[in-house]
Amino acid sequence: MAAPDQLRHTYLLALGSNVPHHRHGRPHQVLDAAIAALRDEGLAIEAVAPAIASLPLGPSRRSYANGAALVASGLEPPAMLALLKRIERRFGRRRGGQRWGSRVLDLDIVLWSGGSFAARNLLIPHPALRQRSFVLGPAQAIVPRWRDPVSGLTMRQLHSRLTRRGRLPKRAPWSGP
Ligand code: A4P
Ligand code: MG
Repeated sequence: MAAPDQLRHTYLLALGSNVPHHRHGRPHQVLDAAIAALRDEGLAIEAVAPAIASLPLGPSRRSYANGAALVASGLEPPAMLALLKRIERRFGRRRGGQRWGSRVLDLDIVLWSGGSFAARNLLIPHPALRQRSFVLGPAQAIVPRWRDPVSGLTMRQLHSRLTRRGRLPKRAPWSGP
């Protein structure tokens, strides 16, 4: 059991996959395996959103499994990002491919309990949060009242604003997970 100080920060993470993994299987199974990997790395998993299927934004033609997890950790944001990148690499993610191209596993930091954070290679809240139903849908399933520090709106409000405007992309044909 981790000491309270080791769990002093809370993070909302977004998970995405649109390529099967040779051992873990289909994209929604990759997300399950990623949650297990986060736990093995010492993060306390406080909530996991049911995975959704979403049509690809960008050049990729394969549909995605997307999810979200609420985790607690003593890691500061740069160390959390480094941990997520390490797990992505372990799942076979390669750098230098096409932007927004297919990927076995994408792990992004959406929000953290410290509010806003900006460094050269890390922005929290994730800058695309407000435009992405595949992030807001799973996010509002587990943290509906968490407020985006930039807009002041909750995850539920941001999600319904995006949905109401009719900008919600159609769901992918399979209804996973
Ligand atoms: N970075 C900055 N801020 C953050 C943050 N809050 N969390 C930097 C994580 N990373 C952050 O990201 C590139 C760099 O962003 C990182 O090295 C980090 O220093 P990446 O994940 O390595 O590359 P990427 O994912 O190709 O780029 P990008 O722009 O982050 O893409 P997104 O936003 O992750 O989008 N369609 C569907 N349906 N579902 C998806 O999940 N995902 C993408 C990729 C495109 N289309 C999609 C989906
Ligand atoms: Mg990313």
